[in-house]
Amino acid sequence: MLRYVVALCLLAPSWAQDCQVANIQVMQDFDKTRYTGTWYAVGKKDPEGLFLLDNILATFTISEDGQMTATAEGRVIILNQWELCASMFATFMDTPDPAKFKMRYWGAASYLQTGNDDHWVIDTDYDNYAIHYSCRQIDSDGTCLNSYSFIFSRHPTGLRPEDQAKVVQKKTELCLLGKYRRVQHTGYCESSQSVTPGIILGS
Ligand code: RTL
Repeated sequence: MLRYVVALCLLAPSWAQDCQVANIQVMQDFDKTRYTGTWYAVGKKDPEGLFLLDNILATFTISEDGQMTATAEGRVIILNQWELCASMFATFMDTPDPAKFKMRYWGAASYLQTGNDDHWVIDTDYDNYAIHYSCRQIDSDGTCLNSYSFIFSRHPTGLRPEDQAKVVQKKTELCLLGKYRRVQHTGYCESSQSVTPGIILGS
């Protein structure tokens, strides 16, 4: 019996890290009500192509019909030179797994990206940190070809030291350890230039 337990314990981590999208563990009994409010992105792993650069924050709400919705903002560069603060909106469709959503998103301006992405909550304590993951394209071997992921904090200053080990563990399970970049918060999206191309204002 003990031999089986030891074998299982040895196998468990490698099984969790086989990089198969279908085997990714998400937050158990996710409670979207406790997830509402503002989250600051403190780390991110980019997908292919255009993406939010920095000063990224997301605010989640539950609408009257119980559906989760969100607004997000972040600095982007479009058409190779236009720097602006993108104001984004999203609605989330529930799925049988409470931590897995189908997200439809669009921008406040027509030239901003629109799309449909998976939106998975991998782990959160609701009050301090959250780990998000989205795979845009699954490879023929079941691993992810094009993913993005955010490390969110309730605190704009970053993660609490006591949450860091948990985040490293989850990044490892997602097979994305070493692929994240820190997200700067400089106040860029707090000024009045939101949605107005910086090049016009000369900023
Ligand atoms: C996250 C959760 C909260 C709501 C939304 C999200 C994703 C936003 C994305 C925006 C991309 C914008 C670009 C604009 C340039 O045209 C996951 C933060 C909407 C992916 C690339």
